[in-house]
Amino acid sequence: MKTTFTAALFAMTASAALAAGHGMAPGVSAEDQDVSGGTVTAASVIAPENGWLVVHRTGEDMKPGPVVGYASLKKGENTDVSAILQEEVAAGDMLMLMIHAEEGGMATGVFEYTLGAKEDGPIKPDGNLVMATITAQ
Ligand SMILES: [Cu+2]
Repeated sequence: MKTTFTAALFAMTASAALAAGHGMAPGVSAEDQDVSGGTVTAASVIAPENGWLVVHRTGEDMKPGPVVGYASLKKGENTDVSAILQEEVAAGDMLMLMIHAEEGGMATGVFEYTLGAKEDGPIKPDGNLVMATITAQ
């Protein structure tokens, strides 16, 4: 037990040091949650640039579907990022919280993305979307 604990602690410390020393890796951290209050919240989002946290519907296929909310992100670490849901999301529905950029489009600071558009599109730092999928409780 002691060895396991020490190893876990070391891993945590190492990743924290890596994050501090080399610029934090983009990521979204969010848990399954009750969204009956009309919002969805990501506990933490690390954004490489100012942009948007976009809430897509998704399903078992894990493909991003229609956008049902968004919130602005600042470059760096954002905590407790909440987006107001634009339509009702029922318990059991799956949502994908994805980092989008503030690039392209006509205006800065205005969310211009619609599904499949280039304006304010998703970031893909290593060719992959940066997102977390949750299930509404
Ligand atoms: Cu997206």
